[in-house]
Amino acid sequence: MGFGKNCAIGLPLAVLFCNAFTPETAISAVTLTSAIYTENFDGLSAGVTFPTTYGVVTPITGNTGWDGTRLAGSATVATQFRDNQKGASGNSGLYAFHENVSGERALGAIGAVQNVMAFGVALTNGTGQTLTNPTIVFDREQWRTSTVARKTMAFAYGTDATVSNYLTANLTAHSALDLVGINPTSSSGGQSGNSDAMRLGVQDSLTLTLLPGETLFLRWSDSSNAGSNGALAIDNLSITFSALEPDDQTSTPEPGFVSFALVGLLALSRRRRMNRVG
Ligand SMILES: [Ca+2]
Ligand SMILES: [Ca+2]
Repeated sequence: MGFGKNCAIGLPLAVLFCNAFTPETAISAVTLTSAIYTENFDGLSAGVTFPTTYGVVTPITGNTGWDGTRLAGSATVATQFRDNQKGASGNSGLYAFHENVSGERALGAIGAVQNVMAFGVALTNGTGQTLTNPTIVFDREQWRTSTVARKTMAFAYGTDATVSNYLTANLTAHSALDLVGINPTSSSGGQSGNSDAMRLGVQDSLTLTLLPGETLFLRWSDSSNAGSNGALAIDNLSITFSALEPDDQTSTPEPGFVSFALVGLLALSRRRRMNRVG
């Protein structure tokens, strides 16, 4: 159990009070050692419990740096991170979706009135370089169809190092990286999210600067729709930053600029000589 940000440390009674009313926020983060991060989610394993208390950050086993939480919902019992083969289960929660018992996995959610869920990743810049403007590429996989409404998981991001719970923080929305499902169908049912019909490539770039030691937070949050809720997942993720060496961050003239400046100085010197002659 961690201390709340506003708790007084050193006063036993105050510590007890704060621990009793502050949800645990144990964010796990990936430390980037290069300008490229990839994740195929095939190491996901079921069994993590998400308590009914809203906003408790829970690391998702099998994927370092990835967390999940329960944003809202009417359920009175905890929900678990579970396997979901071919979208057979329509119960709300976070899931490792897959075709077969072993092997390939994707990270996804089914949001409903019982459990509205979010998942995300924290990436800490450990490269020693300044990282900028990441291009984010992934597959949106749909493992259950929805009825009535098209299913969407909203994407948001932030780089505020003071965020204690990025899964519930007021990050910046960027809809081009939302997970957007197919049109609703007349009945809900499990699908193969790896099939061409259920998989969609998504790509876009963010405009940001991530200094050494700073953390980038990415979050996808679900909601509850009218009718049966669909299941959306993310897979085959790659994030590619532009990297600036520390020396590159001071303005070093390009060779072309140096040549241009030399030509200008020579012309000025020649004109002064001609003026003196004339
Ligand atoms: Ca996968
Ligand atoms: Ca997949």
